[in-house]
Amino acid sequence: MRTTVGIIGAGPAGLLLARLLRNAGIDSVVLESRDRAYVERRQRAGILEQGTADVLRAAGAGERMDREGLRHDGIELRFERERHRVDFPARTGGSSVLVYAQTEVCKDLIALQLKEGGPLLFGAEALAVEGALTDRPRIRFRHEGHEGHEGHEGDEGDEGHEDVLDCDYVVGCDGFRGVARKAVPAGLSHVFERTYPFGWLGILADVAPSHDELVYARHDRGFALLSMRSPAVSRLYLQVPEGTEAGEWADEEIWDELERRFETGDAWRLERGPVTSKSVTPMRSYVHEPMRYGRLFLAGDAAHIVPPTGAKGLNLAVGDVVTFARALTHLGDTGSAERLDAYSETCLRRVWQAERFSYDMTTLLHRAPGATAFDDRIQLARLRRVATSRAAETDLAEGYTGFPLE
Ligand code: FAS
Ligand code: PHB
Repeated sequence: MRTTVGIIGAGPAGLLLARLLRNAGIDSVVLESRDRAYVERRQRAGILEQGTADVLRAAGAGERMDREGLRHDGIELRFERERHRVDFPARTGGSSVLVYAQTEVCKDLIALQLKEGGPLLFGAEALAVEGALTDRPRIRFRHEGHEGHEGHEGDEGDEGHEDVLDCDYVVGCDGFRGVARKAVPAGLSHVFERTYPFGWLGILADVAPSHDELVYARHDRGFALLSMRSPAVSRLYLQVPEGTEAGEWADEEIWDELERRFETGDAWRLERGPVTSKSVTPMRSYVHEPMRYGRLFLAGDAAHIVPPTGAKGLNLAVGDVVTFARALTHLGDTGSAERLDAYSETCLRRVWQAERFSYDMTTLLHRAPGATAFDDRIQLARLRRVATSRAAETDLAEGYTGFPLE
């Protein structure tokens, strides 16, 4: 097989890149190791920045998003039983965010790709990227199923067959545990990482959200987040010690702990309902520099990870693939590779702003094990600063609604 752009991974980064390239008249092939059902059901991000929604709309993938997405003009910070609303439009000159889950974005993009796009191969696991420094890089992969098949897993014992995809460019959109990053020689890789002594236990529940906007709560017992998927489905998170298994928490224990951490001085109540999914997300900040090696480009979680506190992960991935698609289009239009050559630096300027914001928001709201009385007072002073200072509230509102694409 051969194509102009070989894309590894059919998460939001890979799927959106394939769509952007198709709209620019550039052919690509997407290789996804898992099946369609896995990609469409994987519970992950929930918030789209306005810039992300604009990109999806312009790419022709915004119809259901505009119909079902929930526009939010603010979030509530909760601490010491107080409630403080951060007003996005007032502090950012009109920006807001859209509540529309990553699962839905992927469903929309998969449907478009299968209907109008190039090959999207599920059950196709990339084994290695070869020849990144040549003008003919290639992806060695093992393929069990067929193009766009409906979530078919290989037959029992079917190891699939090995194949090679010859490309002009390879974009690794294969997430934190993918193979693309491994093609960059260790001597040229610079990794910047921070792990946290806690993670998030996340649940989906069939109950109307108890607040019309997201609630971020800082409590002596730990952080809690109230989010949502629709007017009838709540998404909630609880800070838990690192290494926690989802099964360690019974549903009622989760609701009891959420209730404690969301406590307020008024009559607000947390409504409960049947828990339909439960999982634990580890917490990490991670950046791999550079995001390019010859004809291999890294995008999304394959290059960087942020703690989900600031809802940046998916939105950063979108920025990377828009930058790549524009740079390749520029090469085709003008013959100049200047934007491709600037890809890594361009993306990293925005990545590090999001890393700083996500780190700030995570340390603002989570009480780390071993936090001292001094740490607690500093944290509460930071929160009170956001609640009372227009400048501090603006910094949070600008970070949350998204950093502009260059
Ligand atoms: P993804 O990891 O989404 O996609 C990579 C794809 O590549 C996967 O489908 C994988 O199967 C495939 N792949 C991997 N190796 C391969 C190989 N060798 N060959 C072929 N395919 C391969 N972000 C937020 O903004 N808010 C959140 O609440 C949030 N919650 C999260 C919860 C969890 C558990 C995790 C892990 C992340 C969360 N994130 C959140 C971040 C998340 O949304 C990512 O930023 C987003 O999925 C990034 O998209 P991609 O870069 O496409 O990577
Ligand atoms: C979500 O709805 O999954 C979500 C929302 C905001 C975050 C993280 C996750 O900061």
